[in-house]
Amino acid sequence: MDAMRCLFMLWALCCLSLLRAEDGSRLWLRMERNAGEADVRLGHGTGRTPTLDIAVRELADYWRGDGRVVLQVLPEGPDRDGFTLSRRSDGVSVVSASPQGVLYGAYALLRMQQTGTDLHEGQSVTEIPSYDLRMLDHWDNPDGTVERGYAGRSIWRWDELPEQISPRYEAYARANASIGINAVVLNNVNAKPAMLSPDMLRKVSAIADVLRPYGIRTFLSVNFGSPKALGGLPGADPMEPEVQEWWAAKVAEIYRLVPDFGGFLVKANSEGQPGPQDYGRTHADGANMLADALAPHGGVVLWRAFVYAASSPDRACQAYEEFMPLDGKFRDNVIVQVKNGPIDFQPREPFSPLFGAMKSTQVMPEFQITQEYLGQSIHTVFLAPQWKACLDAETYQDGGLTVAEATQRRLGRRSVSAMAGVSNIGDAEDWTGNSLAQANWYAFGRLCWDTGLEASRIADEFLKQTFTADERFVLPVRQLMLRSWDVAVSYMMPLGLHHIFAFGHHYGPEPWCDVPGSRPDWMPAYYHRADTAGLGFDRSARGSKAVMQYHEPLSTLYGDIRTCPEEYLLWFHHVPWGYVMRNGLTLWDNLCYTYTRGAEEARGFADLWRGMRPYVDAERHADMLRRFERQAKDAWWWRDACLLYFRQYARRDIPADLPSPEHRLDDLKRFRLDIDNYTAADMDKLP
Ligand code: BDP
Repeated sequence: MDAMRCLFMLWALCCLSLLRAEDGSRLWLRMERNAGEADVRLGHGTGRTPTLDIAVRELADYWRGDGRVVLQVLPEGPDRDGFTLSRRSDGVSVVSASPQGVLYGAYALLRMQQTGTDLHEGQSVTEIPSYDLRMLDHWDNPDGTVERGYAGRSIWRWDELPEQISPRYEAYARANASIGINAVVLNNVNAKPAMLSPDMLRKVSAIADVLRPYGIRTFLSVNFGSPKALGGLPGADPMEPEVQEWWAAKVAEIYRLVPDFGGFLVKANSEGQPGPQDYGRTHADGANMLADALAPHGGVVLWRAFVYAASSPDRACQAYEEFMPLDGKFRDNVIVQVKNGPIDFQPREPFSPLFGAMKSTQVMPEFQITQEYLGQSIHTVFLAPQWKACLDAETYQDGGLTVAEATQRRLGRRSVSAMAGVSNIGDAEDWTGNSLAQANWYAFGRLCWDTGLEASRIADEFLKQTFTADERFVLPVRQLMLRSWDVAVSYMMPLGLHHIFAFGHHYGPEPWCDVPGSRPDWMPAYYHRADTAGLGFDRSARGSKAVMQYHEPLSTLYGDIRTCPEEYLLWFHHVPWGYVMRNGLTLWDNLCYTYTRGAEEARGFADLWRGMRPYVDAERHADMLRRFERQAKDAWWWRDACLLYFRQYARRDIPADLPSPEHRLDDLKRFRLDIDNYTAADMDKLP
């Protein structure tokens, strides 16, 4: 009996340690090693490179298919990082014009193996990525904190670098390469001048050395005032020769340390950051000065269009107003980086009109992978549908171009196309602080690679690789993921509402927020404009005229309350509470039903996940369940807060067939979240 008990204990311990291995750290790369049987080799005439060595190693370790795999770099193979995979009777070949392309081909083969979509004999596929630069932007600070980061501290251990190289850097590079990401901005757009100090640059160079073999180029965010703040010059006027010389010398110093350095990301004259306007110059003057310094080395400038001044009557109009007059004035190695919507990564925004408007400037979309405005690392919100809505949106430029098409064109000799996402990565064991949030990192890479991929396919691939291919898990959880964005929008900000978050941390609802002395455009009332007449921001031709920044027919479509898509109704219109919407219900009733449906569906997510217990390791299942339960509670918090608050203006009752609020408005108003970034540990502090 005792022996039996011992055996049982041993078995239980083994199981436990196996379960413990499922801490999410392996991301979607949970392939099992083969038994050493894979025959992988470089093709005739293809010499070894560090990148090809990785491709060979990955396949040698994990490929379980029949026959040999031949990797070949051929000048006539697909270029721009593309590849062709072909299956013949004796095996598979991976061909590309570059080692990077071969590496992407190798990861594609492994993905097919993991998702059960292997090539059959005689079949070949060629893939060419949608964008040249497929870029992650880290908002990581030199002190190890991460702006809007919800997965722990920065993965970059600046204090240990360059002497110590954390093994996480290579794991990070590998994960990125496996989904096609080839560019990384290491630091926050709110950049510290010290980032360009010789000391920091040596650290940057050590990271770049780890990323390089994986085909990833390193970029830095720079502070436009660096010549003054770091270089000791009297100013940073881009027209001053000494400023230009300072940048040229700094750029040369960087390229000595990082020969394949990618370039600079710049947030200028935005939210207090210095910029060319401080010296009476334009964004183009500033961007071009940096572009000229980078051009001899092959670098590019990513110049952000995220600008708004407190004095503007409509923040949504500003990027267009500042940048459109400069269309065509940027050097061809400048890309204007535009957030997906005209305001700021809100739960749902129409696409930024700049995508359709700028015809002679290389423009790139910027998405937010980190969920600053979507429940941070607690709520599950799969973002591929949000990004697809932007990329697939028709801008009507020149008769017809989607956002994806408009941004994938290359306009000049040195132009490159690009797409960026603000990373959700930190030093958390599972990288993103929530196992399902890994799906957003994954989806971002996959969409940069192919904007035509469907969100459902991406979710499917992710779940099969990251959890299990068991359909009893994949089908319901994929459905949950595909619903999750719409559900979150419904319980947070439906029908075009936006920016009614709690001040500062942006986690919970605070439509009443009014911080004395603060900028009006940082207050929710600026956006929701609730009064006894109605709700929403009038951006029609009678209002702020933001609709006129879109090409026809959109301008008319959005501008007319009767044709405006209802998901953007309160974005573009101030709508009477009694306005009858397409389903025959008033605006107020629609708000009540939509908030409630969102909250009920969020509760359904928790129930669904509870039922997934047999298919997920205990650790990830329990951790996610806590988050789903918190999300469900938050959804009711959002619903109650917004309905109770808006009811004061609507002066109508919540329809009798809907549940009464669980909270009282006064209690919710008194409740203060005193933390900056939520983690699972804070979950119980919420109402
Ligand atoms: C806002 C964030 C802020 C960022 C800013 C930006 O709240 O932390 O610095 O965007 O993108 O959404 O520059």
